[in-house]
Amino acid sequence: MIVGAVLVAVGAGIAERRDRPAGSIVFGVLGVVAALAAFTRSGATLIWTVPSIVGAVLGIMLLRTLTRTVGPEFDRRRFLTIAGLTTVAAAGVGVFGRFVGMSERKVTADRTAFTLPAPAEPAPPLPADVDLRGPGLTPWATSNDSFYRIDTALTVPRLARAEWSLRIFGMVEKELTFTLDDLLKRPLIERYVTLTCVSNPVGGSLAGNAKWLGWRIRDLLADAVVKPDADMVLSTSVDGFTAGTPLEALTDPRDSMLVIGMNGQPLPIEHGYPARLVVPGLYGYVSATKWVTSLEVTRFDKATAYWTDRGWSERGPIKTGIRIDVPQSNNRISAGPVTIAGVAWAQHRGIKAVEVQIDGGPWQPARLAADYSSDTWRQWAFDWDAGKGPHIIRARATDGTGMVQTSDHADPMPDGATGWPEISVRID
Ligand SMILES: Nc1nc2c(c(=O)[nH]1)N[C@H]1C(S)=C(S)[C@@H](COP(=O)(O)O)O[C@H]1N2
Ligand SMILES: [Mo]
Repeated sequence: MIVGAVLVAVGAGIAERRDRPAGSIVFGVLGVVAALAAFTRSGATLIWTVPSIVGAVLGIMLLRTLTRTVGPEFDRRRFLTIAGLTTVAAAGVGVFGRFVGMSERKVTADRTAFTLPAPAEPAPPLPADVDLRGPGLTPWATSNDSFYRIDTALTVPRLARAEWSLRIFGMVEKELTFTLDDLLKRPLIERYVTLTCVSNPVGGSLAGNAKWLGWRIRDLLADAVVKPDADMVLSTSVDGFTAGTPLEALTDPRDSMLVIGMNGQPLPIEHGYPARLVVPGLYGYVSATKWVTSLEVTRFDKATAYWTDRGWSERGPIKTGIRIDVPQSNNRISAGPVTIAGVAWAQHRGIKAVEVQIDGGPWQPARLAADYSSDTWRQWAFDWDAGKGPHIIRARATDGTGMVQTSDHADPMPDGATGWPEISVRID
């Protein structure tokens, strides 16, 4: 964005000198576009347009003045004076930015001061060999710092606990609003769930497995008493993001959660502090709303959501996925025993088998790490006696229903990628 802005400014400067007021018009148009962009964001007021308008007006004034000082009779003092004043103004903007940043520090402190209650139902204990711990292999549990992130907003919302509440409305008998204090009186559950992004390409890294602490959404919906003809819940974030989740996925026996804790910590701000949704088995774009503030019980034929409005599929069940973590294509590997390993997932169906294929040969079964639950990914490894030369390695998984992953290539758009991941390695 900075590079783009500099290039546009250079272009506008050249245009203004050649063909006044062409450069000023560029700034004016950009100001209007930026003001409209700010104003159409969720929760925006007219004040949100002020920085764009002030920026455009100052930009035009500066452009006009500076293009006059650089000319046949270049006035060095004048140019420097203006440049100096601009620097002072920029510093002023910086101070204003710090002032705005205070809400950031306030929410960081609010999060640090939040002591999570202990779960009434802790996550089942991990079997010893759930993690094969091979070098280069994705750890079974993903730390908060290395968890992938997907955001539609450029800056993440800053919401303190006291400012947060969850409203349940729409096709319900009783409209409800919960504050965090209301919710903290209810027993919490803790579950490991592997989250996956629909945009993850075959072999990609947009998946992570964390321990989530929160409440079952089905209990909250039961309090509101859902009307019988509803089939979707439209969740909304303070940042305007929305997701349409099949009502069934929120009320069936799977533990769909309103989450406040991630791996024993309050949700990191980037992952939805103070509260988000986590739904086992569905891609994040139809279920995992961060900074969630309302649940509207509705119908698929009545409401649409952020990504479905942009051409992605209305339903987003997670497709069986597998990744080869090691060896990496750029590793130098010597002939002899080599471990091929990775992770596979088919949330809510589970992983029953993984097979590996070398150079188009027969598919051979891989070893599987201990299974934790059908909602979490599973590590796998294959012991290979590697011969010298170039090799192509493929992997495929079979889900808990016995379905072998299809070899058909599909792009992530509109409902998730398919195909077998493939790596090429050279053995020396
Ligand atoms: N408010 C909000 N919630 C959101 C998103 C978003 O852009 N904004 N992205 C969704 C998508 S596409 C995914 S895959 C998950 C990712 O969650 P994470 O960023 O915590 O990994 O969040 C979902 N929830
Ligand atoms: Mo996503």
